[in-house]
Amino acid sequence: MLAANVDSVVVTISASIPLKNARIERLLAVAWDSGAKPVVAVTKADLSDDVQAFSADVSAAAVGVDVVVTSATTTEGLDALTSTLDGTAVLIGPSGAGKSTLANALLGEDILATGPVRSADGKGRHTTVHRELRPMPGGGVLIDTPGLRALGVADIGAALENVFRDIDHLAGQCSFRDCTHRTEAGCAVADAVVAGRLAADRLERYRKLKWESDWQAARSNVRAAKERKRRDKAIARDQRAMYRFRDRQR
Ligand SMILES: Nc1nc2c(ncn2[C@@H]2O[C@H](COP(=O)(O)OP(=O)(O)OP(=O)(O)O)[C@@H](O)[C@H]2O)c(=O)[nH]1
Ligand SMILES: [Mg+2]
Ligand SMILES: [Zn+2]
Repeated sequence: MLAANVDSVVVTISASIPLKNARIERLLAVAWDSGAKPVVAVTKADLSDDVQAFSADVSAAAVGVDVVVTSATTTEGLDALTSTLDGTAVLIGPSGAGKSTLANALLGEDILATGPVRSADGKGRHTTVHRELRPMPGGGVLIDTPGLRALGVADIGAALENVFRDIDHLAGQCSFRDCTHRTEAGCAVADAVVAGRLAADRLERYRKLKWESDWQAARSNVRAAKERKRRDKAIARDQRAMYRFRDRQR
């Protein structure tokens, strides 16, 4: 889904609209799945009443990932963000999150088009329509992308272990290796929920993403099996034709 050969993925989340944990988790799943290092940029810090609280909520959903608070308007956090990037970095996030504005700020030049957001809900209008690649002043390359619409996930089993490493770590402590974390005895995940160390809704979102990922994996397996069968048939047909030809030569 993401450009190949990317070193960093900057997941942009606007501080000016209410946080959606599921959105961050999905974006991070896509980021981890690309093999690049994710970093979260909270954007539009200047528009938030309590950006510290917002950023703490973001961190809770972005376990093990650096969260940098930025504002293109005040330039807050731009240097900190730049220092986390290396090589080729790509900006992803919903339309209106401020990716192009942030990119311009990082590039030190207003070269990428930006557009207003709807006042009702802060959603953007898909201003950026093509991927844009620009060299950064301090080295490396920055890629601006169109805002992601509904974000389905592909087969991203491995990436989910990164996104939900807190749950993955707990799961390693369950009594049963194939624990489903529902009703089993000695379930460290369920225990953590009861003890308030893991939010029940985060576990639910993990289940949902895992289900989607497994379903996509199964679907592509079915597709691969069909493809194999078709190829095998074609080979068998060619072989029969070849034998017929050889038999006629005799
Ligand atoms: N106050 C404030 N506004 C910002 C900031 N960053 C972006 N904006 C505004 O947010 C709106 C959307 O910014 P864009 O950069 O176009 O958003 P985008 O993520 O590139 O959107 P798409 O290209 O549609 O995906 C614009 O009106 C920007 O001026 C910021 O740091 N502070
Ligand atoms: Mg844009
Ligand atoms: Zn368990």
